Amino acid sequence: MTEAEIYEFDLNGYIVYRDILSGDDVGHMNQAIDASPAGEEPSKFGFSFLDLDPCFLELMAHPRTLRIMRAIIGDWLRLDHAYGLQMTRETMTKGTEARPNLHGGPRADHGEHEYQWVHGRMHNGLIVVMYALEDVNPGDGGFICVPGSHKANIDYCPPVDSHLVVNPSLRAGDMLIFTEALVHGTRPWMSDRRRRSLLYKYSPGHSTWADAESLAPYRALATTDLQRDLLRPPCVGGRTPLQFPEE
Ligand SMILES: O=C(O)CCC(=O)C(=O)O
Repeated sequence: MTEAEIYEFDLNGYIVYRDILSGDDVGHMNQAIDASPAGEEPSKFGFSFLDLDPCFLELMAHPRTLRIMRAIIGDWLRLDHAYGLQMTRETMTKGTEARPNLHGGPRADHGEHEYQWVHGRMHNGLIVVMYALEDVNPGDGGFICVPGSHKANIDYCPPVDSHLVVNPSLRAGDMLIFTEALVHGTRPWMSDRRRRSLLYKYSPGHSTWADAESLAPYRALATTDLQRDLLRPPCVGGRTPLQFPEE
């Protein structure tokens, strides 16, 4: 990460990187999801996707993303869990989407959602890398957050329609990274087009937020040592270092 990017992430608790996925990548991923149960059931808010196509484990180990995760989490990190989110305006009326909400915040979830600077570098808990597979235009809804709230000193969650809440715009192929220590959540989807996002959540290598065993089925599908290493359960002693790829 550049100094400017670290400044932005520290200031806001989230940062957007543009054009991380090519149009071909986005098309391929959408096709794989369209052909899966999630494609047949667009009213389903959350869906699993890691085993739908080899491209999804490749994306978990994307060299640029891992370089950024290394700056945010450190040399010792792992995939914690991953899921997709999709929303349409129609499904909102059927009540199958997430209710408008804000959650997270500093030291939330038993202190796991941490954001702290020690010895000149940041220390983070669970970090979310969200890839947009469809555009999110101003006012569409979907992901929302309260910029800077990962450093808030008051235990307060504003209402979803507060002026403090932002709804970042994205183009398909963009990547939005945020710390779970940020107050964040979901607003109803207002666009005629669908929302579709992939969320890869990375943890420091010593910790886990999800049940670490939930990754076991994907280890068998890994095609590289790096993919296998990222899917390891948490530990500290006896570990072999993660071999970060060249970009
Ligand atoms: O993207 C969204 O709509 C919400 C994501 C979220 O709440 C989370 O990752 O914890």
